Amino acid sequence: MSATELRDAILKHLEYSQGKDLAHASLYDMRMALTLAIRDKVIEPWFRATRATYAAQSKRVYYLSMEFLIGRLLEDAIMNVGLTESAREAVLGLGFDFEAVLNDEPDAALGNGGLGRLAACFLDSMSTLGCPAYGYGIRYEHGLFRQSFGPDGRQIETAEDWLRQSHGWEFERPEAAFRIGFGGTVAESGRSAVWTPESAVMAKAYDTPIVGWQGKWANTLRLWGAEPLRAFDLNAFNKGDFTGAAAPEALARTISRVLYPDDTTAQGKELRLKQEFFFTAASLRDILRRFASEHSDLSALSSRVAIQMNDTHPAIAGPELVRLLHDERGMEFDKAVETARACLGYTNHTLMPEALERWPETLMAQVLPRHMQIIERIDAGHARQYPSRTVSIVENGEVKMGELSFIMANKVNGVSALHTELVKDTVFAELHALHPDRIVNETNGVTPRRWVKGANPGLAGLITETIGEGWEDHLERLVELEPAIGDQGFRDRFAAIKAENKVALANWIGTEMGIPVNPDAMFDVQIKRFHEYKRQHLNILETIALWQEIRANPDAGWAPRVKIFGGKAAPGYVMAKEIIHLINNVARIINADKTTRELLTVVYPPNYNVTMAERLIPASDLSEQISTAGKEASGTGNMKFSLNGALTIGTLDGANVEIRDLVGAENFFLFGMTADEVVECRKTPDHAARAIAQSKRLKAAIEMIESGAFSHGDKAMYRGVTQNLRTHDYFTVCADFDSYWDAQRRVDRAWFQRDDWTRIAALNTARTGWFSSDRTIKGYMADIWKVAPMI
Ligand code: BZD
Repeated sequence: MSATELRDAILKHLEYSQGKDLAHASLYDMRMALTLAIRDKVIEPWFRATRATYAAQSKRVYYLSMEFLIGRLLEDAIMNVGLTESAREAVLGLGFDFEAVLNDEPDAALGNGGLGRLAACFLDSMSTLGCPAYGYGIRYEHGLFRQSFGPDGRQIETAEDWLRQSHGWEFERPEAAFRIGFGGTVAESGRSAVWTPESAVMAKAYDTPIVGWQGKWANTLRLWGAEPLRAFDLNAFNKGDFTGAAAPEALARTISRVLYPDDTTAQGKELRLKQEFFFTAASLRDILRRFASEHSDLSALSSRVAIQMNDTHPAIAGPELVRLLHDERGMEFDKAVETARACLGYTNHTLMPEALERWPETLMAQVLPRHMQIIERIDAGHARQYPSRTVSIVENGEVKMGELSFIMANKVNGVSALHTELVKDTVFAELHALHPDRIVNETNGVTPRRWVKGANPGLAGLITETIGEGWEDHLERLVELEPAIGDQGFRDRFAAIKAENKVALANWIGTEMGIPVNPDAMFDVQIKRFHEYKRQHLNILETIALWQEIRANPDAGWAPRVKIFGGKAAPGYVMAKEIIHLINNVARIINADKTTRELLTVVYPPNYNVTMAERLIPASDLSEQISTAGKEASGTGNMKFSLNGALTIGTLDGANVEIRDLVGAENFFLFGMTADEVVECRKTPDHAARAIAQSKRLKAAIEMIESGAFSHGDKAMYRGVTQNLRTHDYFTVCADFDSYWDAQRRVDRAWFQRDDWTRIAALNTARTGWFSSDRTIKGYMADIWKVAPMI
């Protein structure tokens, strides 16, 4: 499509879809018209893919995820259909700034962090690879909250409103709607049971086409919105029960209203369970409907259907599928369990006990009475089959969704090599012994279309010039860059691209935050959700110590640094919010110190999201991956940084291990205890006190916080953080501090060998092509889903 043709298509949509002529078109009108013109281009591969899948009666993949952190779609879609240049020219020709039009799109934050972003990268890769697939999730009215900082530096959460303007990508499907019930009673009926829910809502489908690289294939992201059942309303109303009549409407409205940022309250819990059942049940009904339109023999279900549960959030899929097969379609119970298991896969994303979902049995029985019975029957069946087992799904009055998912899945996967081994050895040790072939590893990946080509066009251009076209969907080809890294000319270009990205970021920080940053300084970046295990407080403690040392010894050859933080804390996570507050106040004090101004700046732009990540990552020199070993399942930001030529300072945790193996130990700033050593360390009750006593820098940094230096003299302000460090320090910040400090000084020394730094940065890019999510999805397709690509 030429720029002129696209221009005509945009004008047509301006006129007929937006009802505007060019002279009166707003930025929003232009963005919508461009979106619709591009969407038109996506329809053709979308239909083609659907027809080809039907024609081949291919097995389909159903990726069930509570979260899809897709961010903006327009730029990505334009790139995938190969219209970037035409679109730029057409929009410019119509008198609009192309970047401004792209920036007008809301960032769809229908996820919290890595888990949701992984689902979005997987959608991209499944479409790129021609894997017939549907993403199923919830169309939250409000995605992850918007973060701002109060004048005192505390996090403030406000509702995010991505649907305020009409959503240009989606198609509403009123015909694809299912009634989803809750509560009520179960009556025995012969060998099965009849569940009569007490209340119900409608799940209505909204479809977004997801086009793959070069527009060869497109899949569907189907998100469910909750709506009230009108007929039910009227009945209650006519009986004079007005409150009762309003109840389903209220329930319906709350179910798809907000994405859960945490689940710390009991009331919140019930809603979350309902959300989980709501989207899982609607998706399963849709899957069975589609299957029934092509096949009649339900025992063949697993040859046509692969359902992936993204964490335990859709774990109710096991019992619900059994219920649909047994209660509603008459399949014998054990066969229904076998059939369901043959369809289901489960991805584990965490080992942390507090993050493993458990539901009170009473709550489960109240919200999903029939499912509770089925879960008990599955549990009993498993116990009969494995009499030696001691774990069970229902224990101490709780339903353990991890165990349920494991038992109901034919494959269980971890998300990095280390994590998968820990899954085998810890959370699921006993189940693994009973089912030794069930756990497999699928190391995470990221889409190179968005995270290299889209986010870093300069680097993408250099890659294409050096190794030719076609690396975008064969990222392993980045190794072909390696010979060029020996050339001074290549290294200079590589360095110049990084420098340009840094100038752009410095300008943005200047405009957005009013903080001048030196683009020649090292950009040292930690962006991720705030959590104690991710240890942003280790980073800020080192920052305080560094500031003190620079003040004491200004001429000791410090590498000038800009420390950049980004990320949100769950609104109920008090400690994480205190760390955010501390970082903002440390930034305030350090940035005001004229004596260290040239050497150290701390910036923390609010409301970190996918779009901000696209801006920060290509401009980063140093990637902070400093979690307590054994706690970060994989990480995916770590991969994005490496691909974009940042060096990593990190622990042996998650996929850091694999990054280090690939880029070479000599090109990675390793520090800290191993996962085993952390476990050992915790056995010494006063490990933190000992570490503080041994480290004068750590001691001084903690004391400085306690002196009120960052809290207008208020000595108690950060007691939550400092007391925890001094006493409990479960995440071993203190024990790892000196090792981290030393690694940072190695970073300083490396920074002064600038050409060598650039060489290592380029090696990071050249050697991390393996982290393409295409490789990950190929793994899932071969090992778990048993689906062949259609292109
Ligand atoms: O999943 C993350 C892990 O912490 C990362 O290590 C890993 O790389 C990614 C992808 O595998 N987990 C999450 O992001 N988890 C959540 O966001 C979440 C959301 C709701 C409830 C519980 C966890």
